[in-house]
Amino acid sequence: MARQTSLTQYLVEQQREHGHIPQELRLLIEVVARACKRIAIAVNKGALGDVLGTAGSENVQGEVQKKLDIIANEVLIEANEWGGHLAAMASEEMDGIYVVPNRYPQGEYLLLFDPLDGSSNIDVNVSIGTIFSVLRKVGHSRGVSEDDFLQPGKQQAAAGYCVYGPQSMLVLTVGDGVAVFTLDRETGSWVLTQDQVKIPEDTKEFAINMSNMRHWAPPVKRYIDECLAGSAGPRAKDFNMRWVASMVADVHRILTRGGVFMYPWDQREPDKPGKLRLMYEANPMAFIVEQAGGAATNGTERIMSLHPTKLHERVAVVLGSKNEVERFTAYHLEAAEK
Ligand code: P6P
Repeated sequence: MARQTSLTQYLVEQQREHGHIPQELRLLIEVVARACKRIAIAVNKGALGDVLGTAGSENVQGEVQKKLDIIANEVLIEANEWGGHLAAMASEEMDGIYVVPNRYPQGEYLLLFDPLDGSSNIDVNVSIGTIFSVLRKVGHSRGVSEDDFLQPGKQQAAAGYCVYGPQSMLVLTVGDGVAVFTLDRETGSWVLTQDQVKIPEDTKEFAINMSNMRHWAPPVKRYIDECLAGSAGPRAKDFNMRWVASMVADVHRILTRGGVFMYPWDQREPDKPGKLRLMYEANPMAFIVEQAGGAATNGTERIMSLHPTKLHERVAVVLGSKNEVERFTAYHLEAAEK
């Protein structure tokens, strides 16, 4: 049987060779990976496990919570609170931060997550996922507040996601490239199946919710119109379109074969910069995409350079194949100069 590299072996060897992964960070990543395994098992039960449907509550975003949203959130909190590697956690499903209880030791890391992204797809059996981001707590006082989380994405110590699809796959970066692990359900191990993933700089595939077209700003419409014009148009090539409505699934496809993902600002709610959340969706995905040679902006600025002012703030997102993100961003900057 071919020799397999487990997540633990990968992390130990990364630390030995590159020193990117202190003991506490390795423990954190392994605990999150174990929690994702438990979420994968719950997701896979479907109707057999009384995990489908809504929980009869709303989250801080005013979105109806699915039962699995709450289950996934609880799994991540319970798995991470006792280890001594974290000071606090933040989640899409919780209004405020969750400070590690005094009965446990506090660590230097902050964990942020969207416990189950794309949950509108749960009941129709389409891929969903968990997204996580790791920051370091600045300063050494015991206290921790929401302000400790408000750091730009370039400060992330690690980021990853788990996609619960035909395979359950864990995608991880600690700032030294992107590694992909596939869950071996027979042994329960995360097995390294791809390392140093690279996103092609060019693509013929874009991902956007086309039903919002009439609400888009002109640069978005220009970019998409040119893609739709195909080989007869200014791009001189035909494009394909995909939209899973599950960011983790769309990003994983782009990581695997290239593409460009867009959730831009639109006129439906002009006061909102975008739909996606900066701290636990855009930042971790931007870290992964950049580490794989791609790019990620909000249309005008690098996502990972943005300075957050609120824990649940939203942001416009374009990410993926570098040359397409640069073109999309150039169209926005040109429009801003007019
Ligand atoms: P729409 C899921 O709710 C999510 O936050 C992302 O995972 C996904 O890319 C987007 O929203 C889908 O939004 O408006 O197309 O349903």
